[in-house]
Amino acid sequence: MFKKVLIANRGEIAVRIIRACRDLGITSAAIYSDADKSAQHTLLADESYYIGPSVASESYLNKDKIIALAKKIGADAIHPGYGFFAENADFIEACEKAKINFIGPSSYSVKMMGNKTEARTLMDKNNVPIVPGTTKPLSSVKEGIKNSNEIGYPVLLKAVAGGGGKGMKVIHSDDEFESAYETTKRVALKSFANDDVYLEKFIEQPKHIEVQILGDKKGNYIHLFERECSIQRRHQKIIEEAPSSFVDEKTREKITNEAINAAKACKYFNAGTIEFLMDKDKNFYFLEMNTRLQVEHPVTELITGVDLVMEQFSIALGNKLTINQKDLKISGHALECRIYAEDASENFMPSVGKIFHYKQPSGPGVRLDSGFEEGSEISIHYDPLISKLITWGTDRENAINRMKRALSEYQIAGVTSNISFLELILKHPVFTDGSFDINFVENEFLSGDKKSSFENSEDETDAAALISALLKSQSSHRIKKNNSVNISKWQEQMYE
Ligand code: MV4
Repeated sequence: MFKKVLIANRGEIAVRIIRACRDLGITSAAIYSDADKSAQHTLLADESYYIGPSVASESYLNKDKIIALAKKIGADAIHPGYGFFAENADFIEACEKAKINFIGPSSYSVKMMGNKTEARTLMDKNNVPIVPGTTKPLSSVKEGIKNSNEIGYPVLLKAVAGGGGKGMKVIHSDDEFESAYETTKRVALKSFANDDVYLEKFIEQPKHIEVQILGDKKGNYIHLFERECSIQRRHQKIIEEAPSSFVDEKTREKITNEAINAAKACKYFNAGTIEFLMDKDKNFYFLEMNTRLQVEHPVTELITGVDLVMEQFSIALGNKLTINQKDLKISGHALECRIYAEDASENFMPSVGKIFHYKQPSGPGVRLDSGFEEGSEISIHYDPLISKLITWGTDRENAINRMKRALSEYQIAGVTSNISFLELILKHPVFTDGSFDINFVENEFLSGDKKSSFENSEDETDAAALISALLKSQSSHRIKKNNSVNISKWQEQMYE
């Protein structure tokens, strides 16, 4: 096993990886910025090293400094977590050069899957179903219009280097094409330094289903079933679950088989996720592959009993997979709620500051992956994710009930959290009956009219008012809506 691992991340995922290190007897080395001097990951690790100013580009994204530090402290390996360097091919190559084991995939797999048209071509060659569309970047408006008519409107224009929702535009007719083309190319160039765009048939009202896989360096693969990730807002997932209540045994057999084919095709090793869109008729299409450990990995851990971070360590060492596919089965149902420091009644504005009161839920079937504790600061510099509350139940209803119980016990004051908003979702009939798609949040909370995920209305005043009213009507024995007036008075008493 590795002797010392540097964790190139922060927050809940750094804490999660430190815990895996401790389980395996590995010395954990954390890095921290100015903002994280007394963060939980900084305090919890066996060793902690100051890496630079709060702004991520000078600390958590300072490649040379991190690699030099890993060498200096004698770390055998670097775990990137998610975000930051997790899918950065340059960083992976720099690790190889420095003879430090990167706990993740090869730079080849990352590059291949980072280019959407190359990924589509590779999937197509390997008979993994892709969304109908082009597999080459468009070379002109004229060609694009011709392709769109072959595919059939509505089509979706996407950036080749895109991902996570940026650089996409729905087009309904020929006369919308040129302006959409110019806009998407401009956004793509600015965001990804690559203005290549391509076309896909626009799949309406799909579900987002993804499959967890593990691959080792000897070419062995297993899948760990699917996750349902449709409950999102502006490409930020809010609630994830495993398994999907929409996926039947036959569909599961097919989609997990295609996920393994996708991973094989790009010679993948590490934990990875293949994302699919699934339509009402359970047709599914490859969307993209996430070449990293994902935020929502715990729901898979709870239904399979597999520790995915531990498996990542073992794979990185070059070991053969220790689990056989036939020994895996789905046990019960798991849900994850992402606890964000944001104000749902203020158009989900991030809420920063000190958490001066914090009580964590626990009890049967409850897991909390948190990066913060009482006294911690939520900084403007980073992701507003406070923690992930994960529940396990014998079935979906039991997991939901346990989530409701756990949310009701969870007390956070000093910053506003989305806990009340999560409670609204959990009791929504469209959520409980499982009939939701990727437009759930927008359709049910953000507008009186049906609105697709793509029409980013600037006028969300009504939506904010609606959510605010809904949250106010929510009776809860938890601290009164983290009321800012109460809090500042409290803060005065406690900290002045
Ligand atoms: C799509 C789509 C519909 N049709 N592609 C969003 C981000 C990127 N991962 C791809 N995305 C989508 N691609 C076709 N051909 C709808 C989305 C999409 C989406 C996908 C998964 C989860 C949430 C989403 C929210 C809005 C749009």
